[in-house]
Amino acid sequence: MSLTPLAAQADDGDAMYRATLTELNGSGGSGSFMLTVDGDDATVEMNWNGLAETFKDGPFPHVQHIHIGGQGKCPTPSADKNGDDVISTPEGQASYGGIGTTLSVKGDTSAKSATDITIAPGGSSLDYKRTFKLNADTRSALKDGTGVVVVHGLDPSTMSKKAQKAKSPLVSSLPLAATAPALCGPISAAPTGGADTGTGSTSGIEHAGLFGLGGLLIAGGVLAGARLRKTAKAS
Ligand SMILES: [Cu+2]
Repeated sequence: MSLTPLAAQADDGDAMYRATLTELNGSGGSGSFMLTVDGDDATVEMNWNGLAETFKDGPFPHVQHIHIGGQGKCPTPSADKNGDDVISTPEGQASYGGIGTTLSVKGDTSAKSATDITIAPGGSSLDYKRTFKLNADTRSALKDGTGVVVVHGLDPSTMSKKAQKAKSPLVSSLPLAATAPALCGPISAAPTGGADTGTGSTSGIEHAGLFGLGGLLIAGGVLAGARLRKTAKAS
């Protein structure tokens, strides 16, 4: 039918992704993640709870990232190579890859800020929404299904004695607990429009909305054009 070309056009470059966050290293936490791509921008909405609450009398920092370039999976217990009963961030890397995007609460979202705990969310739970420019590497990982959300920061009391004393392999000034992964979720593409209701009617309404918006844009363009011509005549 005639709406098909329009639908194809509207979907170009835009996409929606989801992940369910489940515990790693017995953190006891859980959560959910949604990412919407709109042109160059990504909007991430995520929430989680049940993670370590305090660290040295302050909120426990939980650095969080979209990992890319691995197998698009969360590690299994066999990833613990040194036998301290904790899968450290590097030990999990074969499964989830390196860092593509830092899901900070403010400022930089690149891999450079991966361990900057001053812009990481803190405390036992998070209700997060942020829009930022999506970098090309993360974008292509999302497309090929190798993006994985990882939230870091373990409650030391849930770790083995050996692991409690260990330093972070990423930041030597921090304990292993601070950077070890606590939540993990492989990201998969979610169908946009109408997916939630499972009926065709929703997408029909969306198309009507697009038509409406297009109409407004055309009207705006015509008005702007008229004004330009007027200005040109006046000068
Ligand atoms: Cu990470």
